[in-house]
Amino acid sequence: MKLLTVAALLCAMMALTMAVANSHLVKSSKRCPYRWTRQDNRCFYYVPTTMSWARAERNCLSMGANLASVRSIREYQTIQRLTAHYGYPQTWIGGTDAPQEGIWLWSDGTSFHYSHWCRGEPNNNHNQHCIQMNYGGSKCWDDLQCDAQLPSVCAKKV
Ligand SMILES: [Ca+2]
Ligand SMILES: [Ca+2]
Repeated sequence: MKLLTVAALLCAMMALTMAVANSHLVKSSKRCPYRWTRQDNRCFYYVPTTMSWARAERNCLSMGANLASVRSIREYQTIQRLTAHYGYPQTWIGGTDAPQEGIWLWSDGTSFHYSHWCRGEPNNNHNQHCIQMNYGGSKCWDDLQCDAQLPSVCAKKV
């Protein structure tokens, strides 16, 4: 009986040790892919090839990502740094009000709290439903026609 108890204890300890080892493994595998940039629990990637907003989103999806949503000024600055090497071009991020005018959504399904609109934007000028960043002198956000051809930034969870 005592032997059984000891055996059971040993088994329990081994299980615990393995669980710890496994959780360590999971943790160490949570890295960003090569050439993606980490910020908090997400990885960001700049796509210099220009395309429409929808094609850019589909391109991100093919890498297990979405067009980037932005939740704070800090995240926006991180994303802007990715575009610095290219001279801060106007670039797609994941915001759209295509389903309903004036209701802004992120393509990754997260709620739209933070925004960095330029003065007078969004103005929906001739039906603009997609968000470009790095617009104008203040490199802020503007709503633009979704079929414009721009580079883009993808993001995915670690
Ligand atoms: Ca619009
Ligand atoms: Ca606009």
